[in-house]
Amino acid sequence: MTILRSVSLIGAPTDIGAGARGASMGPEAMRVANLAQTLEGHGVEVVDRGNLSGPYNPWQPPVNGYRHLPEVTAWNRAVHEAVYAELQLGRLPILLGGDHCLGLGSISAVARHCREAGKKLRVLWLDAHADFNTSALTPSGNIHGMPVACLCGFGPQELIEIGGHVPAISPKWVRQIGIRSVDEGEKRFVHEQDLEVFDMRYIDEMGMRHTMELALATLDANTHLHVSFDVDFLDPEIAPGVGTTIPGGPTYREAQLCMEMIADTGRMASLDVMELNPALDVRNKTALLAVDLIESLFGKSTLMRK
Ligand code: NNH
Ligand code: MN
Ligand code: MN
Ligand code: MN
Repeated sequence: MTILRSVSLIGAPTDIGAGARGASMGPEAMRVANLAQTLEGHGVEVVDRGNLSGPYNPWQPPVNGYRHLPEVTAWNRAVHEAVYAELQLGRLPILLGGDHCLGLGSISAVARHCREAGKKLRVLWLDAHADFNTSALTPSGNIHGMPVACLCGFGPQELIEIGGHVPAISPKWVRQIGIRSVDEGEKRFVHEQDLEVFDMRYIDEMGMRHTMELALATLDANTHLHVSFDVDFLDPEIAPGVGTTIPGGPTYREAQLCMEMIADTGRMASLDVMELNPALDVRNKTALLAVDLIESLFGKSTLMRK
């Protein structure tokens, strides 16, 4: 079989930024669901780099609006270096979370790579949540609700400077899809910063096809497409294994179409699979579903495509 792409799996077993324990078991659940073998079946060369390590979860209340800021910083630094190293090798990193606070380490690495390689960046944020809180806006102090704001330069110094360039990205590079839970102050801030959000109402009214056409518009040969897939994007009926389920998410078919249309662009160059929580799952079905959707992201289709 000809090798189409070279992928590196990076496990980040922590729930340091989350409001529920258990996402730390996400990487292993994805391995148990045969992620590597499944991708290999589609002509992808896969190397599993194993797991990163970092501080344990001390389960403390917020301090100045942040829970576990020093630990979150340590984990994100490790993720940043690991993702950056794979991009430098010309490989496609798949970050296996771990909670979504690590999107900061991952995407800041992608942004650094793009800056150095003279590439444009488009970030697709598939999530039930906007993750655009700050310490002043957050209802929880959980940093998994803040990575997009941090990437855009709004957050504590030690986090926003991880990629060596503040801000790491512009809100203009981001498209959020599937959003259906945004906190009150966060709503105002999303509006103020003019984030492009395709929320569930938009998807209900316009359909996933039209949504993805817009979200993927204006990509060109020089664009690096990063997909940050928070598994709580999916409807909890099909994906119960996450810490913050929000009803009314994309169905199985809508999620498949979303992934297939991303695959059709041929531009995806890095991926995060975040917030999978095996402690809340049922016989690993959410991990198996995530693997199924990742197959589509890598070009699995029912029939040969013309
Ligand atoms: N918006 C809430 C908060 O900031 C929940 C965030 N939870 C997530 N985000 N799972 O994806 O606390
Ligand atoms: Mn590259
Ligand atoms: Mn998220
Ligand atoms: Mn979420």
